[in-house]
Amino acid sequence: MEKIYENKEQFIEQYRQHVRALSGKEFEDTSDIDRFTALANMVAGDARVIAAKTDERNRTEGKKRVYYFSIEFLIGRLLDNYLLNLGIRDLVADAIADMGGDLDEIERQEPDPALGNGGLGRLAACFLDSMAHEGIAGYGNGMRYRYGLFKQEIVDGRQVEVADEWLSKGYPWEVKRPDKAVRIGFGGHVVSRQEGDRTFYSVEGTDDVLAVPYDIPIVGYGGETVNKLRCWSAEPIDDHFDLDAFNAGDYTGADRDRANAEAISAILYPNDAGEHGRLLRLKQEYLFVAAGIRTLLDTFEREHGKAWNELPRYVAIHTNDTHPAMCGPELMRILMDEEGLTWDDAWEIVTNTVSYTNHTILPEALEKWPISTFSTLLPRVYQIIDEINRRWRESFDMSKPESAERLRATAVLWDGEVRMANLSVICSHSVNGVAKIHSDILKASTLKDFAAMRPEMFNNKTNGISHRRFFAEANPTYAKLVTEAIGDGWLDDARELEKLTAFEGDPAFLERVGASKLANKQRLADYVKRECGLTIDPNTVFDVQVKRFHAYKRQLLNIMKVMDLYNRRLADPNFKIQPTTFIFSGKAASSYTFAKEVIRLINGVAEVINNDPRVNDVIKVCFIPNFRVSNAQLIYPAAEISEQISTAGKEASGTSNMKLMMNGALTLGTMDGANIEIVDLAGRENEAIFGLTTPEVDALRASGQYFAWDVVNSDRARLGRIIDQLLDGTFAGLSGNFESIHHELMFNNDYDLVLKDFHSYVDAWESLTATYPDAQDWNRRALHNTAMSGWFSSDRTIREYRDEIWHA
Ligand code: H2P
Repeated sequence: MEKIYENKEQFIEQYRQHVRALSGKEFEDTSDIDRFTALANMVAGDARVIAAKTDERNRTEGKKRVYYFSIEFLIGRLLDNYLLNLGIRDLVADAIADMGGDLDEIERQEPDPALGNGGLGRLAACFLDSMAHEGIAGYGNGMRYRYGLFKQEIVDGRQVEVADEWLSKGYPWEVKRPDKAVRIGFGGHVVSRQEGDRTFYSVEGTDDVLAVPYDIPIVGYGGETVNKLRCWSAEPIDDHFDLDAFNAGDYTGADRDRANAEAISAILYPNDAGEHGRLLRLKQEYLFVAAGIRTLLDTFEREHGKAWNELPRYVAIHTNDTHPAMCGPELMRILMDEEGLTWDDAWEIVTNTVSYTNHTILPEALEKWPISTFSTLLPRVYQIIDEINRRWRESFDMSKPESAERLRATAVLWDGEVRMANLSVICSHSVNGVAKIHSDILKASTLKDFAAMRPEMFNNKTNGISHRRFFAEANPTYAKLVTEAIGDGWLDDARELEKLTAFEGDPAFLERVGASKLANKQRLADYVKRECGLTIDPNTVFDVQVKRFHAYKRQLLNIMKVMDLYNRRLADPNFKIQPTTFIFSGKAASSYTFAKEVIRLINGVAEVINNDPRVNDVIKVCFIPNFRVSNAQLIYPAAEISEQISTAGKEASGTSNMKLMMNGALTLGTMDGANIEIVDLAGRENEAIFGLTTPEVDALRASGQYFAWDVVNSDRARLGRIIDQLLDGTFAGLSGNFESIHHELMFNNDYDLVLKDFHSYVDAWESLTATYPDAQDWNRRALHNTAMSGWFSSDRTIREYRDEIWHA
């Protein structure tokens, strides 16, 4: 790796200059935020120099470019990651210490933008890291939300959403590129014009906004490749400001156009419960798709002229979930309406360029838009979708008995709605799921008709994580130990972690694994004390469930286990519990009442248990507010048990399971998502598996023989008591009882089978924690999990996408 700075002295000199140029002060007189801004500016500048070289190289080598379209990129803080990737982290830390500063403190000034909901957005960010590491010319194309999702605060146990002003202190990584702005039209009406035997279409009378890009450099490990993430922001077109209105005192009215345009990129929508049908969301989707397609075509044209039939050879467009589903129709529109290609030629190009990843089988998450809304907002794109749908229908031989049902399942337009998942499949040459079981379920049920018709386009790409961010950077004590043992080649190639298996029989090494875990637990305990005022004991087991709140993820099952342990201990003070701290973190979509009630229940239970001296030496419950990439990096390394307890068949993959495994936590989980691959890699004996399997869940549901009341009545003593406690005031101190949870379990017949899996879950937890006192064996299993986790590096995932989908 070429060094950017020869030595500390050279770095210090340049850094001082940067600080002076930005703040007009000497380093010693600046605040940490000034120091951060200057350092990030400087690193971003260095990165852009490498980016220019990368671009030059890509051009001369005629590399295929991959555009990853995603409405979410949960990138986290970048400074530490970039210093590591550029190979200068230690040098910079030392130098700043010599200057009397503290790199950690400086890094904590960086905003942690909430530009994603959870796993999907974080996956996209890990992919950017890995594409740069693998030397792929890969670009993120997304949205720059002014407020992101929301900042979560907990008030009386309840989640309260507040705007996240992540841009208020400036964001030194981004560069605004007004010269690359794209005009985007909404509404209007389609007009046609005849040229010979061809009809050309265009849209008149549109309401336009400007999509303005902000570029963020993406630094690959090794410092050879710097790619970029382009995020689009909406602005009004031009002279929007109404001076007359302003002078007449109508300040809001004077700037109305700006407010209307900027609303499009103001917030990120939560990805579940009741947000569909929102016009702004549809505008967001079109804005980042249309602007992204426009710029990638400009780049192509600069390099290859108008040889559009070569597009699939030089460009891959990957659509992350259904939000960018308009990539296909928008590309059709430009190729036909602006470049004059025929439908057939354009279609050939589109379907060979576009590919699609599905992330969920939950029907409510497969986007659908009312045709009336869609066709009014985007008349020409709709017309193209209508034609795609018509041709699709025509391709069916209706004399075959299966055709009617297949058409019903695969049509794009149905029941007055545009079905974005079907559109995504039809416009693509490849469809993948994100873990083996998920890809199988897609083929066997969710998209089974497509799979029957076009089996060759379906494939699996099991998710991955950036092991550099979530292990090397998040867990420096453990990473150091690993590097001492096997060298630092694992940073480049995570498969090398497997060499750690040689140390599984080495008691001294295992003791150091344990010591590093303890240090990480202490670090998290300090954070919890600072953030929540709660004291947690690093000598207890740290049992962790951190992820978006959703019924199928069953945070409810976890807290019911805690209630059960509490009840049994009160009933019998000799009931043995391995002292444990139960740690939860995650956001619930603002409109998702049930998920928010589960958060309230967890905090209600925490309030009681943490203040009850009869139990709080063996159980503590800790809800860490505002889960985000930066505090996740403190939580994963401290975890000993990884709770992955979704109803089997529902979690497409999960990625916290991988992050926790890599950091040496043992999985307590169902056979769901990538838990299955975890078990395959590390061995079932090194995890704790419980609960119904997917076929058992399906069979039980199909039988119609599941009755929540029966399950509860068969165990009045434990389950019955918990159910009663939802209503009897036991945990109501902060803000009342939990009627809606009670109702969901008992009157909606427990759709997620929480009660059904309850006993096998609690038993599995008890057996697992009973093995905790044998520290050496526990540490051995932890080490084994780390050793076998290298396969989950997103470098591996990206190589599979590269070789099998993008052919880049
Ligand atoms: C989703 C799925 C996860 C998957 C992730 C990335 C939508 O993330 O549910 O199972 O691992 O995409 O593919 P999440 O639930 O965390 O929002």
